[in-house]
Amino acid sequence: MFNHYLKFLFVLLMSSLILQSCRTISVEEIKTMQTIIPKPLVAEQTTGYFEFEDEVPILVDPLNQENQKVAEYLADKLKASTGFNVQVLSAADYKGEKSILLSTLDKDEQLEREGYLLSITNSQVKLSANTAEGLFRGIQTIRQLFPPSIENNDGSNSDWIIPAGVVRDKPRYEWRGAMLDVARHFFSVEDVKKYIDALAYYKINKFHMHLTDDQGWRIEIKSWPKLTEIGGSSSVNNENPGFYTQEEFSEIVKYAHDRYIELIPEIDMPGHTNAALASYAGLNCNDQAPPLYTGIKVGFSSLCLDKEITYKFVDDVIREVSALVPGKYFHVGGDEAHATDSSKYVVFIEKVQDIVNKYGKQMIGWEEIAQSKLKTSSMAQLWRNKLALKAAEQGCKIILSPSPKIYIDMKYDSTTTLGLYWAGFIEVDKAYNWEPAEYVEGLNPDAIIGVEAPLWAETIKTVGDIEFLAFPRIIGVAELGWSAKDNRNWDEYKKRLGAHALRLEGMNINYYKSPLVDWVE
Ligand code: TNX
Repeated sequence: MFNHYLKFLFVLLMSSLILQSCRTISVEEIKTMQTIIPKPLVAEQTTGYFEFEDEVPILVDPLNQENQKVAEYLADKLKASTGFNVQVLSAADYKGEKSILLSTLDKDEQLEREGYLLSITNSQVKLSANTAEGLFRGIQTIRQLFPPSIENNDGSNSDWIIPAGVVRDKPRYEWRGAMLDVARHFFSVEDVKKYIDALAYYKINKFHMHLTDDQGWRIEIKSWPKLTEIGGSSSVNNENPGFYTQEEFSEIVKYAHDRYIELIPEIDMPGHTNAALASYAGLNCNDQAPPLYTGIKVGFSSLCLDKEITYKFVDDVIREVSALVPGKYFHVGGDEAHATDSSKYVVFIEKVQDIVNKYGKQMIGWEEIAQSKLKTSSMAQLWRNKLALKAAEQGCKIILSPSPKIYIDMKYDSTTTLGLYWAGFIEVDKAYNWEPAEYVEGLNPDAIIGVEAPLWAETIKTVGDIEFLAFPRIIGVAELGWSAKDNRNWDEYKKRLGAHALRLEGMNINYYKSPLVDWVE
């Protein structure tokens, strides 16, 4: 009897061992090749899969500093979620069978700066690109090819497999941006970093920070300290004021830079300046500092354009802020200057353009700046449609941020509590379903540098609020900017986006569960 029992146990043990080693994963089970966002130029799944295991290294070829940093970024992600030991090694030093290889050795001109080629077999994931930046974009695809639990960072168990196949990819537009208004409400360095991380996952490459407005001045200017002492002390309803020291701001710049995201600082002028005017009486034509402003009206404030001190102020601010960003651009706002004499406005913007250039940057402004004589290096950001053509006629590039489509501070529908609605309700399909090259009648598509989704902060106070309005609409904007026109289709996208539910949850992102999207539970 006892013998029988032992025999039974033995058979049970053996069969479970055999079952485990014969575990087959069918191609149908691994759908991640079909759910990459932004949709790649080409993604072909073949048979088989690559299984990532403990001690599988990330190889780098050549192992220079920049490539190594990108590899470490991937290694950190994989270590956190798998709990494996993941080493970054020079490809030349490794003779083992299995690896993830990141290489910038094989140049392929067609892939340009940000493109990449990913080939996955049972024994190797090979990611090639012309630059470390291309590798970084490709790594986001690798992350999305793993099961969603890769984003959990809680050691949750999974088969760390990615489907075999080939992905060949590059962006449609060089500008795929997100703007965050930190002036109406202030957001901490940590909150901003969390947003930047999520943007990087969807291959966004520009982060525009709207740093000053009527309600608050958020960046320390050492030569004008009262801007933050006084102007940084207010916000909408005085709910969460604050400002970044230059060191804190530099930390954000670096964080973005490490993710191949260029930070564009915006100092809004000559309107949207109440916080500055309240800080220094001398910037007002009547030498009287107005009170701080905590409402949400626009268009009532203006720097005094007749005073020399105003140009000293503008020069100092542009000089100090320019020195903090490695990027090429400086955004001067220029919108809704309803309290500024229009002929003076035109001259002011031209002077500001010279100052921006003097400090080595190219000027960007909201579309209103097109009334001035612009240099071809300057760019206008379309938000209402009217003036963009005028900037393009002057040879300037245009950033598309049409308010009825991608103002992600608009409510989704009448039941959304956060958000404004002056540009209409914007459901997830509306933000996705439009074609940048056809949006402005008469605008030469070659003048379009890309798309950017502004997130104004009149109604949002926490990082959860940022996420609720941004996600999932910003994901659609990322795809508008990256993916080829023929690769975009709402009916297919709403399923692909739905498959990202677990990823967004893994990243702890408070996204809006739009009823229009086929969310995977
Ligand atoms: C318009 S768009 C503004 C902002 C507001 C936003 C609210 C633009 C250039 N100016 O000052 O915050 O609407 O949606």
